[in-house]
Amino acid sequence: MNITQAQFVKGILGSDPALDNGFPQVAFVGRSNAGKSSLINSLTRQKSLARTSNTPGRTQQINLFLINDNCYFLDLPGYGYAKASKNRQAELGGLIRGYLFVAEYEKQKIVQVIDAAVGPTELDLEILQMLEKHEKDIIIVANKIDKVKKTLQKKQLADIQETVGGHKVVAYSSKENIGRAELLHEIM
Ligand SMILES: Nc1nc2c(ncn2[C@@H]2O[C@H](COP(=O)(O)OP(=O)(O)O)[C@@H](O)[C@H]2O)c(=O)[nH]1
Ligand SMILES: [Mg+2]
Repeated sequence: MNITQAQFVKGILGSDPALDNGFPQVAFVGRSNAGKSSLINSLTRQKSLARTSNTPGRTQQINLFLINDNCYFLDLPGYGYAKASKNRQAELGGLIRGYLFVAEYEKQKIVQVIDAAVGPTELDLEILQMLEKHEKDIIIVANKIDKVKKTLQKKQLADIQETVGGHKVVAYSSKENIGRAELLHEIM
């Protein structure tokens, strides 16, 4: 399915009444700077719907977007931003966990965004394990595939696939819109 309409609804802190209307939800999670906001912009073909930044750790709340008037995208704060204060990290961690592991939504998909050039980090794998434990519907996006040399892409993707197990892995470039149709097919 394609995206014909996308709009920012509001920033939320964990659960929110807006989420209780039964609309399907697609939540984008990943390390700070993995490219979650860029990915949402690429999928919706809007340059600055989700704010992107060269400075990691900028998303301080869950940004809620309404897609085609019948579905939500959620841009979650990035995890693992080392420069944030301990308090701030705990607070953001609570926000992420509150949405992912406390609230329960029937129609929910989780897109875990990793940096294709870096591969899944320890923290990515820890979060993935928690998502699995909660039996989430998980899709892995290997973003920034444009940063991996063409000749190495196949091997890098195979390595990522092996590390994350049986989950669907979609190679993506938010910069070059590579993987867009495939990912849309998976999530909508
Ligand atoms: N080369 C390349 N850079 C990207 C891609 N996606 C995001 N970036 C860059 O990575 C940085 C972080 O992106 P952002 O979307 O703000 O990450 P977030 O913190 O996960 O939301 C920005 O400088 C983006 O321009 C991609 O597919 N390819
Ligand atoms: Mg962001």
